Amino acid sequence: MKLGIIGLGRSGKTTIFNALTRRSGESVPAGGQVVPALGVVPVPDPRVDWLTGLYQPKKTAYAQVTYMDLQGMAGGIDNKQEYIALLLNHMRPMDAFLMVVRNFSDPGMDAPHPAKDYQELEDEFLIADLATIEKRLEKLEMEQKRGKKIQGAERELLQACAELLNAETPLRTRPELANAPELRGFTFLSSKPLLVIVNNADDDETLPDLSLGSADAMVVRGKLEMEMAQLPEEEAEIFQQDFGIVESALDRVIQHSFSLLHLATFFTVGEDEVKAWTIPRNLSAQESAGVIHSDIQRGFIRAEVVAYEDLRSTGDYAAARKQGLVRLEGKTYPVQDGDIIHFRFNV
Ligand SMILES: Nc1nc2c(ncn2[C@@H]2O[C@H](COP(=O)(O)OP(=O)(O)OP(=O)(O)O)[C@@H](O)[C@H]2O)c(=O)[nH]1
Ligand SMILES: [Mg+2]
Repeated sequence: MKLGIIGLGRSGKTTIFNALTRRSGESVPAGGQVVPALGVVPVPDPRVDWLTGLYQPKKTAYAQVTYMDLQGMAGGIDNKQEYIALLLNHMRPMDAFLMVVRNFSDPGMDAPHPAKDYQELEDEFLIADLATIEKRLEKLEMEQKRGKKIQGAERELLQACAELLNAETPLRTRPELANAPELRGFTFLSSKPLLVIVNNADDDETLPDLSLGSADAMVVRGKLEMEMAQLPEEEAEIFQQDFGIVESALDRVIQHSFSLLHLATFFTVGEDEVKAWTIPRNLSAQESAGVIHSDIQRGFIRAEVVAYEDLRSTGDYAAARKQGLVRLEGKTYPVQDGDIIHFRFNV
């Protein structure tokens, strides 16, 4: 699962990317990167921590998200159209976006105006999606003129999307429309989940009013977080005390970005490994087995399932079983977030 970090030039994208991936800042060139940098980050999950305490495994594996530090959008570039087109191509394969907006003063830049910056970027999404739709509608029209019959509801669905976009409404407000099977081939930018990261100055923790509508927002003090992320643990604690920081915002950003993706997590447990697996919500037990290994999917017999909350409240597996909370489920059982599963299979 990939999240693209986007924003205007010098909004602090690379700073926040470095903080999230706990990377040192030195190696990153200023002025954006030509080749976008990738960083894989474990998703903090107290359930995995608790299971690790219970099983004392040799290895623990958290769910992961991948962040990509993309170049800045617009801001005094000569051939803006071409640049944006190139950037949009990097953005299309992303599953969701973190949009960084500047809310700190920077010498040589205007005073910060986060609400305006957010709107400017959102407008780029709307314009790009409208252009995609208009091109497709024109093509359909031409085909119809040449006598080809238009199949299905594609045209009506596209027109409904265009109507929303013309009213300056991002497609993410209507996921059932943007994700209709007839529109599967399109990668609309305004339909992807969006988390706005307001990048505040070091001494400011307030979230400005952005009039967001369909996106979520969080405040992060990017520079502070990056500096803190690069310190050894002990020093980071002193740093936190000095700045009166109760907790780092990074864990919340990572958890929030993961939840944007509408995924579910199930766990496998044992003495060797406690591991979080990531699946689309309600994936069947048999398909979920395939995430671990195709053999387990092929030879699937049953899934032995206990909900995390049930294991937690009973204390351990034997107790949960005694109380009848360990269930045997078949192939089509929709796996729930927090299920702990032992797959029985035969190959
Ligand atoms: N005061 C303050 N400065 C910051 C903060 N975040 C970033 N900066 C500074 O702003 C400048 C730009 O930061 P970058 O992280 O490179 O911004 P960017 O969005 O990656 O910039 P481009 O890749 O060039 O578009 C740097 O000088 C940072 O040190 C912050 O939270 N507070
Ligand atoms: Mg950068």
